[in-house]
This record gives sequence, C-alpha cells and structure tokens, in this order.
Amino acid sequence: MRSSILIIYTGGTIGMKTDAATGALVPFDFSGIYDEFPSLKRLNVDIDVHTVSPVIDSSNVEPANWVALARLIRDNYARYDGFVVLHGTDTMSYTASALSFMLENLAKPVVFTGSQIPIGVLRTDGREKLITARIGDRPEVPEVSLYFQNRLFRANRTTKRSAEALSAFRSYNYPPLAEVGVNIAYNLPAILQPEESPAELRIATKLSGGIELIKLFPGMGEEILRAMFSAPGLRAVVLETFGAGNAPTSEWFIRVIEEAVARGIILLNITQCGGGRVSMELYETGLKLQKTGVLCGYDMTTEAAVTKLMYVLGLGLPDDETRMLLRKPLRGEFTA
Ligand code: ASN
Repeated sequence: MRSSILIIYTGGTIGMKTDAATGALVPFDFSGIYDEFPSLKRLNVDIDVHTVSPVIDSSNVEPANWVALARLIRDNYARYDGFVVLHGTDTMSYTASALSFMLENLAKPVVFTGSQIPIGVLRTDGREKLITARIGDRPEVPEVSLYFQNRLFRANRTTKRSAEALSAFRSYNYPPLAEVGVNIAYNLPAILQPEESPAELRIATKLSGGIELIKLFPGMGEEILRAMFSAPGLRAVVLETFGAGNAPTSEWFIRVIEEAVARGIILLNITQCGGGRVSMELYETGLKLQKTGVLCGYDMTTEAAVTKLMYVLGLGLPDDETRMLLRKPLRGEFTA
C-alpha cells in the first residue's frame, strides 16, 4: 500500500540553493521537489510539501512557531501516514523535543531533519536526508524522532554537538532508534509504542514562560546567582550542575537554592556533561542539593528539560501534579 507523507519546510540550511545569477543562498522551492529529486518518484510514497511562512533561520524560533507546527500536524493528522519536518539544525533539538511533549497520544511518525550543507550544493548532506528521512513513514517509529547522518534518534534525547561536522547530532544517553545502511535496521525494543487503541491526538497550545537555564561554573558569585533567581516572573530553573549532579556546598549557595525552593520555584537538576546522569546521592556535593528539594533530571538533555518545563507548567496543574509529571518520563525523555 502506498503511504503518504507531508513534508513541512520551516527553514534552515537544508532548504537553500545557490542562485545561479547572484551566487547567494536562497530558499529552495519545494513545490518542484519531484523535478529536483526524480529518485523520490521511485519510493512507494506520495509526498505533499507545506512551506511555512515565513521560513526562518532556526535561531529565530519561538514557542509560537512550535504551537503553529503542532496545529499543522494536528490538522493534517488524519490525511497522512507520517510527517517530515525540515528544520534548521541550530535549534532543531529544542523544537523537536518541544513537539515530542506537545503532541499527546502521537501514534504516527514525525521525523525532524535538516542539513549542514544546503540542499542545492553538490556535496550536500540534505539530499540523502530528504530521501531517507522517509524511514519515518514506517509505523515502526511512531514517535517524534530526529534523523541525521544515517541515524534516527529519539528527538528528545538529542543535542547539536558540532557546528561543522556533518554528523552534528548526538544522543549520548539513548541508542539510535534505527540505523540506515544498505537496509534500515530498526532497534525495536528502543522504540516507544503507542497504546493498543490510542486516544485521539491532542496538542498542547500553551507553553509556559518564566523558565531559566543556569549553568554552574567555579567562581559564580553570590550576587550574580541571586540576581538570576530574582528575575521577575521566574517559575522554574534548569540547573546544569557538575558531573553526576554536583554543586558547591558553600553556605551561601545552598541558602540561595533553599530560598528559591521556599518561594515555590521549581529546580530541575541536570548534568552539564554530554553523557551520563544525575545521581545526587553519590557525593556530598549532590546530597546537599537533593536535601534542598531540587528535582532530579536524571539523564535528560538541556533541550528536553527546558521544553518539558514549558509544557508541564503550561498545563496549569496544581503544584503536586506538576511535580509528579516532572518526576516521571512522559515521552521517554529520561531513564530513571
Ligand atoms: N543557521 C541554520 C539554522 O539553524 C543552520 C543549519 O540549518 N545548518 O537555521
């Protein structure tokens, strides 16, 4: 049976082509996709393309763009078997993580991809992506994923790690969901499966503001930290700590944290290391932090932690339910 995919182009390098007259990079017109890539015709798949307006460099992405994207997927959900989102690489892990939370009861593949080299440049990594990203149209991967350099990852486990290398993304704490060689090797046990008769797709359209990301470093002064915690409208802080979730044990540091917790600010502890996890009971420097009431973020990426907070706080639930949702994985974003 032929499947159908909606390709959504949001911007970024993948959609660029050199203008013959000026030599400058200009957005590629995806409506002529079959002329540009005749090999797509050989795939047993019908492709429609939607270009969002305006297309953006992904450094300009805002939660409002995520809501628009979620709405677009919801409105087309019944008509397509899968969705491929072409996105700039710079913030792709943020957008894809956000969408993983916002698309509730997702039972179809949504694959994010992009490229480091424009699609219209001869040695681009974009052509291969566009063609193989359709691995997401297989029902085997009914979750939000990110495809880069022959690997399909769970999107909310990824992070952009190189501004130059073609293999720009890493998923340090979770194995790839599929690897593309001559054949596609699916890692079935690693893939989230929807419930037998999943409830209808619902989308979250409210994402909370008031989130801060604080990366600790030796020598961070009390005044600076206090200023960060007294930002107006602050609701939650992702605290990027050292190693396995460790932070200074100095009296002033612990006091600032305790005061924030007492004011009802949610603190989520993740590690600033690429790989590995927070286990606050390992060292005294973690234990002290745990005692203040900081929540454990386990092996979550920064991108997943920030967007999960936006999503969960946006639900507007009572404090104990909010904390309960933050303590458990909602879309496979951490392993406890
Ligand atoms: N600046 C571009 C973007 O993120 C980078 C890229 O797509 N490779 O939109």
